[in-house]
Amino acid sequence: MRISSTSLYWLVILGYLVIFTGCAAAAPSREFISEKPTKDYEDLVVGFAQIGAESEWRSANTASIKEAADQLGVELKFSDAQQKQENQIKAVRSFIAQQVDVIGISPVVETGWRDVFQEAKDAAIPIILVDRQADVPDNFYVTYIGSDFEEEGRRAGRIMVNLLNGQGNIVELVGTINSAPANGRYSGFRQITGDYPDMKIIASRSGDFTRAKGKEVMDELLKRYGADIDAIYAHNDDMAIGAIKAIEEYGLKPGQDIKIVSVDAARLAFEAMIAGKLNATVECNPLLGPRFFELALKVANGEQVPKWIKSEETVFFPDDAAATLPTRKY
Ligand code: GZL
Repeated sequence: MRISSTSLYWLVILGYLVIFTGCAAAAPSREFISEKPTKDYEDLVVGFAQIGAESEWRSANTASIKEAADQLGVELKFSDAQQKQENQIKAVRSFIAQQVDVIGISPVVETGWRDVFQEAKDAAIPIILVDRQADVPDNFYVTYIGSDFEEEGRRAGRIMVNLLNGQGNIVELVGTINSAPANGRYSGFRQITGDYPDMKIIASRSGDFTRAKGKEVMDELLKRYGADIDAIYAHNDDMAIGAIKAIEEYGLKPGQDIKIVSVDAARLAFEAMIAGKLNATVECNPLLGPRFFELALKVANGEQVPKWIKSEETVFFPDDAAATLPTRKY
């Protein structure tokens, strides 16, 4: 049986139509493709495992996080670990059980986090490190928002070299042992002072970032070394203020008989510089709340974010302390 060219043409057209309409019918229309709905701040539930309230810096950091959550309408589950790692681990487990969207944490120390971070990973809950890093594989957390502690230590070292003209005995008040800021500030400082053989760190003791412990340790160091101490490098302002009290009780003039360089640039450091009792403070910015929630929302919506959001920081000296203090937010 011969098929005319016209019939063949219409058979081909018909074939295309059958194939096309069949495929179209099989494919779900866009509204049926299941896409995870994009969250907004009001839909976001975030757990934050804070370290404690050990310093002015930490109080400012907590305030920044709570105020930002409040302003953005984020549901924030907040825990204060009283500087105990086991309490932070419990808090993370509680956030996992509550199936929060994102977990933020400022790890009190660098180590001991793999198991609980693995549990969060298994529960598909992303972790954001805020303020302090943890010693875990890169794929255990999404991003770190915080400072370069080694650079803070280098900045303190350069200031100390100038204050002592490259020679003198230094005592160091270290932050919380095994914490990222203490480790970074410890090594950064030595990267600079190590080039000056006549600058000797004659003692390095932990004041755990608190004013009380800073004074207690400085009392002991003054009993042991007395006027042989030319300068103090304090890993935060709170310990520096404690040391200032100890120096005055010992009968020496802080900022003059014993030079002092600290870190944080909190209000109490500006007040001490204005009083001539502190020689410099290296800024470490605690106001991380807004950026933290901006990142948390992106992460909850599956967006890519940088691995490290580094804080922009500077250094302050007595000459500009009085003019700067009114502008400070913490
Ligand atoms: C630094 C922060 C430190 C501050 C201290 O980012 O973790 O902890 O320097 C605070 O004041 O206690």
